[in-house]
Amino acid sequence: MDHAADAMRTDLMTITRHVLNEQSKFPEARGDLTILLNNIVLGCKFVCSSVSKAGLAKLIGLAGETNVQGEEQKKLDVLSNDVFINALVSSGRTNVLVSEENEDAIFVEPSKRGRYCVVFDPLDGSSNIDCGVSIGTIFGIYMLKEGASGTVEDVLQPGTAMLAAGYCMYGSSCTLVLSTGAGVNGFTLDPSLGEFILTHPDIKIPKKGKIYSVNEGNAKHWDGPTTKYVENAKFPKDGSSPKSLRYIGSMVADVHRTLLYGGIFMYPGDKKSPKGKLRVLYEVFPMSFLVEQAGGQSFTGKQRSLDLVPAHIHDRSPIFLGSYDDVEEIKALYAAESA
Ligand code: FDP
Repeated sequence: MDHAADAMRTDLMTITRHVLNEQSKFPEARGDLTILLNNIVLGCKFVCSSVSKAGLAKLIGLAGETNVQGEEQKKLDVLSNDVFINALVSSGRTNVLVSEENEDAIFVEPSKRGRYCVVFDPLDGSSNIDCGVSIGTIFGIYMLKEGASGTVEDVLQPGTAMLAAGYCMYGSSCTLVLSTGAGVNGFTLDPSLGEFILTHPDIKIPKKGKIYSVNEGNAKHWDGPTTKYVENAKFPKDGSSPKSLRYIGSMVADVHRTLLYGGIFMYPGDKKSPKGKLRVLYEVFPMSFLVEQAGGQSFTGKQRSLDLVPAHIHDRSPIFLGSYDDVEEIKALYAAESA
């Protein structure tokens, strides 16, 4: 980033301006999605600020712990969940919410209800909080179907029914990546302005990458296609160079790198956990939506990830996502196995 040029820039594309521009392409739009997204952005700013102060403010620790002043402290993921629920409900545009932190779906009270359902993981990668590694918020947005009253069935929809999805990564900078179904854009929080500025317009994932990303500690339990894929990545038979392994263990950070640099991110099913680890509604779907919008693919080992229909709000699924050609390769290995 050219900071000198940045300081001179006077025409800033903020996320609000960007979303309003998108909205103006649909004359019938009432601005509800714009208001909802604004509230999500507010939640992200709040969590970003809490994450960056976590060490200082002693926010880290067990929920319900007290700090040196004897005050009750909330664990960061509990705090982030509260922040997002409040931001979403107060938008007046939501109806059913699903959070990774809540066992049951949340039904917004009638006076605050709107037409949107939001599925989210307020602080994904939480095992990384204590060591300062990038973590993030992931979200996906559905619209209630015509005549729907707002039940759990309204969120048990395939990923193809999602209207918008995104994530915010709390790392060395705070980056929000968003798609409303017309490409993917990345915004970086300018702390001095308190605004997300468009820094990564129209993100396109490279068609083929040089990186694979997986928890190799689980290799003992992998199925044939995953094992073969990783073997080929390390010892390519076509004379090409071996791929690099990068695994942060924080989905938002691993997917962000995959979007920008290309390659494949995998959390396969294995003999111990046939459905893998990652949750369909608020991890697999939003990330698959973004990757497809950026020109990549996402596959479960059996089908296109976005075609899944979850039976329960916290269902899990294996996932292989990333560069188009790299996902083609794993698809071919699964096809060969079932042939
Ligand atoms: P975490 O357990 O730290 O919350 O689904 C949560 C997640 O992190 C993802 O962010 C990450 O990709 C994955 O789990 C890491 O799982 P492993 O530790 O099993 O590799």
